[in-house]
Amino acid sequence: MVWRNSLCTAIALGLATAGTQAMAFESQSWRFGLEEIEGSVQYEYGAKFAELVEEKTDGAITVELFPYGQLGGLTDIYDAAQSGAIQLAFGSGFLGGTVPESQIFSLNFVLTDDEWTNTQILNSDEWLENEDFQEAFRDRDLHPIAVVPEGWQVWSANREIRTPDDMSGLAIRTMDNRLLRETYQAYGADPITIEYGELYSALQLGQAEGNIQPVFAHEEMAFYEVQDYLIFSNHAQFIATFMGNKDWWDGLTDEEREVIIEAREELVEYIHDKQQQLNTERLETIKENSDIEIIELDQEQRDAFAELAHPVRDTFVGMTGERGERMLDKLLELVEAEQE
Ligand code: 6CS
Repeated sequence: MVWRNSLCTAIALGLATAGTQAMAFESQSWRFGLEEIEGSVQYEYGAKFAELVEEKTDGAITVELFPYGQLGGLTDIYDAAQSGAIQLAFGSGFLGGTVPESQIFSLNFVLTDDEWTNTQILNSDEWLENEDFQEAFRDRDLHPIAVVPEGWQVWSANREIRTPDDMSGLAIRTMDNRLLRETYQAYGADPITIEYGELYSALQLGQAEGNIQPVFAHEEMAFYEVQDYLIFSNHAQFIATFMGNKDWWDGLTDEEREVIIEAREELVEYIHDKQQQLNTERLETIKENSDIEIIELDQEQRDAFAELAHPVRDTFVGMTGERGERMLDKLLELVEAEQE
């Protein structure tokens, strides 16, 4: 446990909170790698997490945020979390190469049409503590702590899209995971993978003709400036996993772990409200600053995409085997229970 050796060994007395009453905590700092820049949903999550941890440990434990770009590219963040160079990280679409089962969050038309319901499903004990979900990460030296939906994925393109035919041959950029590539191939597109930080110029130069992001990201990364249409299809939410290094997690004291669990629980509603606020406000900014055209798909149009996306569930199972199959069955069971 390399990080512990470098810790200041001062002991601070944590003030009373519900589960971590008058607890002594070793002074330490946790490094938290973000896949997004300052002002993003992940940054807001990290900032609030840091505040809660500091408060619950009376300042003994601090959390240092590393926004996107500071640790290199996206996979560099996951490598750092796996090696223990950082203790905490977010992982989303690009994590598919490291934790193939995490691509379950890239499946289209699987969760409900209600964001809050999905947030609750994904943060229920039945999902978070599910052995298959846990082991999928832990087998790769990571420990999943929470699941964070960041808003609906919204397509952008330089052409109108209402049907799969409209997507035919579109060089749409996806995050680096096979499941997303297969999904967009099923829609008839010609997906291309590009690092997040290189995407603006790829869109500008026409190397990529379409993009998939929650609204806040279309705005803060300025992608909307080089696209003509924003298409709301509610095909999936952008979902990230908040995770820790496995050995670090296992080496925490019960009290330290309790601090994280309390913070994670307090953050569920906080970040849901925050992402909705950011996504709503930033859509207004986009409308004010551009003449981008907004298209909203109706149910019939969505159904045409959903039908093509359905067989990709088998692709997920093919890629992840029995564990992936059990995870998908579990998720569908939780979704179905909410829809009854
Ligand atoms: O598209 C991407 O690569 C990135 N988009 C967001 C909204 N968060 C992180 C992710 O890697």
